Amino acid sequence: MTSTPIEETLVLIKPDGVERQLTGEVLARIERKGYELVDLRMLTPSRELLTRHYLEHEGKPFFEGLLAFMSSGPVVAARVRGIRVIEGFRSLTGPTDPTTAPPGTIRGDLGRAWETPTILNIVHGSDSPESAARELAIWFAA
Ligand code: RTP
Ligand code: MG
Repeated sequence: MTSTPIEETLVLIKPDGVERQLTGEVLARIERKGYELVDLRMLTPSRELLTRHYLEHEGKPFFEGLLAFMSSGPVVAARVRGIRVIEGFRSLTGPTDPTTAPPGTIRGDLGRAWETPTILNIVHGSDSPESAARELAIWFAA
């Protein structure tokens, strides 16, 4: 018998999403899907926080641009709970590049083409249970 995996994931509404006033739209999609908002905060993240969050990307060509983008303004961080929410939210989000993300996804419906080398794609969602635990501890430190 398989158990029902109730998970928690970290969702970020990135500076482009907050600036474009898409916070309510993204949170509404999360709630409409039946996921629960457990905690919410808004902050402009420091480079130090972002370096910890994006550890896996350190040294990649887009890393510096990513940090500059992510620290450019307020971000909304959400602790979201639900059955298989980690994979489920990634599927609501769509692939990284909004210009090719399919309609029906957050990035496909709301993302638009950008002119900077850094991909602007509105949201982040943890990609595994290990990432979710690690990232939630970073963004929602007690
Ligand atoms: P995220 O971590 O933000 O949920 O996005 P993701 O898994 O779809 O993408 P990931 O490969 O983890 O990359 C993290 C973020 O870095 C920016 N990026 N820019 N210019 C580029 O080639 C490039 N590649 C990645 C995006 O903002 C991406 O979401
Ligand atoms: Mg990622």
